[in-house]
Amino acid sequence: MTRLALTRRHFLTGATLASTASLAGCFDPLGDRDSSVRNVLETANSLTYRAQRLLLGSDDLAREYAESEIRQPQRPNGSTNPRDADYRDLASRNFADYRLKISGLVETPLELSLDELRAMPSRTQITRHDCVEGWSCIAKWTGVPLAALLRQARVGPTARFVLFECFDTMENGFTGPVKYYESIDLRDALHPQTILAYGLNGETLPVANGAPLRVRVERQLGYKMAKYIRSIVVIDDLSGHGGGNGGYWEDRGYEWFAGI
Ligand SMILES: Nc1nc2c(c(=O)[nH]1)N[C@H]1C(S)=C(S)[C@@H](COP(=O)(O)O)O[C@H]1N2
Ligand SMILES: [Mo]
Repeated sequence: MTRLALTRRHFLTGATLASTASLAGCFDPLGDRDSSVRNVLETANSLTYRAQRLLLGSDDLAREYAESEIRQPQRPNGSTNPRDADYRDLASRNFADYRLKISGLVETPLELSLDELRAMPSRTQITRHDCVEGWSCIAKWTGVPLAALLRQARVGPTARFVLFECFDTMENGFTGPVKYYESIDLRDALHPQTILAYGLNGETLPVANGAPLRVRVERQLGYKMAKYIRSIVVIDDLSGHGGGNGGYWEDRGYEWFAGI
């Protein structure tokens, strides 16, 4: 299992490396044009959840990097400054009134302030963020392991997924404005590198990168890593949420399991 996972990761990393001068920091070598990076990411995107789950063992860690490999700030992408009134209101008071809600199939629903989250044991990791658009960025993330919160909330026996509901509204001409949302399975939710990050490169997480709280799901592509998290709901079925495919981008055709 480990061997297979390594082979796959090497395949992707190798192909990505071959087409770009350097993997450190952020880059978008070909802008909007076709690139082999993009093709590789798209190939990864089209493998099925089942196949990828066989390749990725449950405990495999994503690669972690050294401080010296952080070359630029984390490139902000997608929503970078939500206009939503409730978000602006919280931001104007530095998120002092923010409460992360955890509900759904849990025995003990939680509401936690940022101070309470920061007082919990934290994890810091330097990892590479890969966007499906074909750029990557190495950054240092600090936050609370999601597993610790789920343990505190006592996840029920029928739980299968964790849904992240976000503050930011995506403008979409076809369906009208909808809120960004995402979901992962419990296996990824309990993975040791899955953290709710409030810190980036040693500073408070900036608004551009998802303040006050964003998730890191290090073995998947960037769009899985919901920013501006308002609440977390533990669920057994994705179909009742959003367009039913488990995420904003999934409802627009991207794969739900975006393993890298
Ligand atoms: N709420 C929310 N989360 C989001 C997005 C978004 O638009 N809104 N964009 C996603 C995409 S496509 C990427 S690549 C990353 C970008 O994270 P960054 O801005 O910290 O680089 O956030 C992901 N999470
Ligand atoms: Mo992305």
